[in-house]
Amino acid sequence: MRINPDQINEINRSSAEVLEQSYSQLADQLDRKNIDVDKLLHKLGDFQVAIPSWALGQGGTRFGRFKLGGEPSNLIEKLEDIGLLHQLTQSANMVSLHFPWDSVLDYQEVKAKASELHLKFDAVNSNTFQDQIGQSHSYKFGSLSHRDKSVRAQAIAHNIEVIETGDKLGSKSLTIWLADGSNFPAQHNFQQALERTTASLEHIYQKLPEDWKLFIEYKPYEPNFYSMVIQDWGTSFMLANHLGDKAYTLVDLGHHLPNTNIEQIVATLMNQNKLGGFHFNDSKYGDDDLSVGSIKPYALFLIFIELIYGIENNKANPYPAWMIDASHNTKDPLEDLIQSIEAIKIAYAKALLVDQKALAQAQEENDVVLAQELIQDAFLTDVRPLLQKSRVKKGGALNPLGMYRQLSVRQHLIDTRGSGSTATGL
Ligand SMILES: [Mn+2]
Repeated sequence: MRINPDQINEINRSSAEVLEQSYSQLADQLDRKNIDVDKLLHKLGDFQVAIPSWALGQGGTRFGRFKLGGEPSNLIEKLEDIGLLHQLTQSANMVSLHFPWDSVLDYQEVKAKASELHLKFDAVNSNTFQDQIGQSHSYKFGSLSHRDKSVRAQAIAHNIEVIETGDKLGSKSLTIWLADGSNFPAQHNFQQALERTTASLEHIYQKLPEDWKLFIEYKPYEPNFYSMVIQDWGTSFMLANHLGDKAYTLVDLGHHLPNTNIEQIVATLMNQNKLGGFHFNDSKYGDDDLSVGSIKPYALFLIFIELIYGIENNKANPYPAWMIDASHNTKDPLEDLIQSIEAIKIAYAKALLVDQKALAQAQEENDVVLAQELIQDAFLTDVRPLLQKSRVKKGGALNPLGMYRQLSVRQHLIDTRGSGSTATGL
């Protein structure tokens, strides 16, 4: 399904007057603070976040998965869904694939479809946390860290195959989230598991094309509940440093224990030029994979302040690869992704409003109160008219969620794909 651009413009027109009013009010307010509004609009318009191919079906838990209807049942349909998201939001022009879930026979067809929808391929993701049909060795007791050399060899070969597939599609990075770990004390020799993992990563790194990056994701627990081989940013950072210039740490917001100061982790990694990838979601208790900004929007804003500072000041740190990594157990995934994209851009826009010069001055003078006032003034500004304006300028929807509902997109997808179609993934 594609939405006719005329239809988008027509629906936008019905709210154009309201937008002009709220926008000019906000623009005046920002003008008075000497904020360059045009520059803000450009930055917001340029911001793009990758959508993972596994986020387009109904999410589930280990207890079950409820039916949604109209889910994309193949990679082409997944691209079409992301194309829809991009049409509405103008902020989702990248897709992150996952193998073997997204394996197909004809990658030329996939490439052609993506270019028709103005989509690019971001990081490719390997999967050694599940056994696949026909696989010789099981990952039950690990993959890259496994005691048995032949299991490690199989996991290494899979990662290399993912790089080769990504290369065919124009992807430039591989994300490894290693699920290896142990469920019970004494199950693992920690040091040996780490050494085997390091050696396995070296093999994969050697096969990385010159212009590629390797992102190493970390997570404190789950699926293993006693220990994870790459449990935290320090372990990931150590491995990335060991491997070389093309290896980076990937921060996933949900992969921290409650109340971890993620903004400080971001600052530390960017200071060391090692923050490569960034996965958005939100959480209340653990890796809940809730919609971005639904629980802790202020924490997200604080993280964005550090990201923006790093982008401006740590020039040797690559521009981070943004991706939404959330699940949607009871929501329409496309609606959830629209909400998440909006929340990310709201946090980004608010962080851009922070008067960096005044903040540096307040910090210099130990004016704790003023420093807090400066960031809270930005946080409490309603930036939504800016987002709307930048979207409409690019041909997107003034109100993406409203338009999605007004056009009955899900019903249309159910009518064409059926109520029983299921997306691959978790
Ligand atoms: Mn992730």
